[in-house]
Amino acid sequence: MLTFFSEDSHLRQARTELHDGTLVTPFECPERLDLVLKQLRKSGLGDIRASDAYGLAPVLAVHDKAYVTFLANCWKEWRVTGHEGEAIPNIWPARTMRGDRIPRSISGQLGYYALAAETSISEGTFEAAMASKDAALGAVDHTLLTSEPSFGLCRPPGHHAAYDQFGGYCFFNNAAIAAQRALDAGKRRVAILDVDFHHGNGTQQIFYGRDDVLFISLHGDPDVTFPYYLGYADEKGEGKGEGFNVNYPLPPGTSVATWMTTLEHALAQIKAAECECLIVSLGVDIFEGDPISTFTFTSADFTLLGERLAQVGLPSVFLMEGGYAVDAIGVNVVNVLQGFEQALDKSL
Ligand code: Q9C
Ligand code: ZN
Repeated sequence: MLTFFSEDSHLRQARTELHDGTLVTPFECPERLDLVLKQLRKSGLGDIRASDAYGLAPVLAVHDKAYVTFLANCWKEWRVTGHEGEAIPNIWPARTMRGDRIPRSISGQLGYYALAAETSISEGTFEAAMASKDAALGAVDHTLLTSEPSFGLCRPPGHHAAYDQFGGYCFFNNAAIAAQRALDAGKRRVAILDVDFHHGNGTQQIFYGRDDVLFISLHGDPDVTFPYYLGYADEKGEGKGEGFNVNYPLPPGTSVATWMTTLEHALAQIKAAECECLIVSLGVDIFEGDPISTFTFTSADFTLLGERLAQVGLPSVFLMEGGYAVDAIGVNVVNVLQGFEQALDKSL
């Protein structure tokens, strides 16, 4: 299986994350990339290719133009207006205020375009977000061309990024960008299966009114877990999108057996919807050792997950999302991909 990746994904080197009331070094750090790359090389899974630069057109197919312009200019504007630290919002157009007005001030814009405060914007953030979606596009293009599976080593991750909002460590929604690319290339319906510990609120929001993308997510129950305000089981899509959004919120400590049984329901729905391509939002923060999550996957369980996904039998694209147990991230990601490959080989 080929991996697509851009070195510029290293350019996000944020120093601050608001966590438990203090500023800490972000969980979503550049070392994550290096450890996945190291394990990919060690595993002999396949070549690692530098992805092409696709520009902004595929981003603007799913994101708001003014939002993208904000991301492109934010860091510079923040600095020239005299701010010391990284760009972090501290006020939002909350329920009792106006949401129809985008302020001129960068502080006002930050709150308008942010959905959470843990994610700072810093030097290189926009460039890394561009590199990340290029990895996703390289991967999906390869799979569209060859029907072979591929891996987009995306960093920063994408599934929390909505049409015009960043947060949860995400800026561009790589899975949504890749899904739209597959549709534009002629696929009639694409499944996005989100296995990250956190609900993929951004992906859900982007496709909520559409029937050409089936979005299915297994995640920690938002009643007790980030992102709190989306990801409940009664969110099923709207208009012609009704029935094409499926959420499986699961309690803290959910066993692998329960998780895998839930996956069976998700895979049956992907089959029933006659999807022509599978995009996996691959967060490995369902790992038992993850510092900000509460699921219980062992490294060996990730192999079983990969094997099961191969049995779906669709052209498949894996895109990196979360995973913060840095020491184990390489093994956990590669186990999914190797499990997938091995099961494909067996089925031939
Ligand atoms: N400070 C992804 O996995 N806050 N994003 C959690 C820890 C945000 C996770 C609390 C978690 C975002 C892509
Ligand atoms: Zn996550």
